[in-house]
Amino acid sequence: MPRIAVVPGSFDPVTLGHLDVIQRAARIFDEVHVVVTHNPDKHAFLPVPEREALIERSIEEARIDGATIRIANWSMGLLVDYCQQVGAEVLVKGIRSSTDLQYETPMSIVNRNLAGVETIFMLPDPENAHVSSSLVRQVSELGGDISPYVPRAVATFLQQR
Ligand code: COD
Repeated sequence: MPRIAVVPGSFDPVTLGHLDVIQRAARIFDEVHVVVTHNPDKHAFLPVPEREALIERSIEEARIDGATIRIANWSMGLLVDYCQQVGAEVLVKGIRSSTDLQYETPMSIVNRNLAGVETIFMLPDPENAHVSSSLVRQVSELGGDISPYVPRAVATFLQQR
């Protein structure tokens, strides 16, 4: 049986911090599903299909070895329903700060109670620990250089936008 993990997020847009977590998950699991979900607490910047396309290009660019990587989106309900649908037993999330941990801890317990899906928390590479999609959006909208924070495909896309 392949070991399948889901790396969920808004990925609005995907950053080098996200890519680091995806890369590291790919070294541990046979199959990694990068799943774009709708976060009702956040105002959307890019449409979901554009986010998926940027993830795909960024993963190609990074030449990630190891796992088969699939990109999907999920807005039909609980994230654990997606996990059950594809046979994933693990969610992988990045924890940059105590705020991330506070936000993620109750969700991880509820997801385990709902469906037996475990959550693995990964600490970011210190180089990317300060990177977030909201920072990228802000710098981009104010005309700054986002290339230190995002894959090349994202920098090119946002510069042309
Ligand atoms: N380094 C490492 N990790 C990072 C970095 C970085 N620089 N930046 C972001 N991350 C991590 C985040 O901590 C998060 O784990 C993930 O990457 C995605 O981040 P975002 O910002 O793209 O996405 P969020 O935070 O908007 O996504 C939140 C989820 C959609 C993952 C969350 O809301 C969720 O799990 N929803 C499921 C809904 C559900 O089923 N609820 C019911 C059960 S509680």
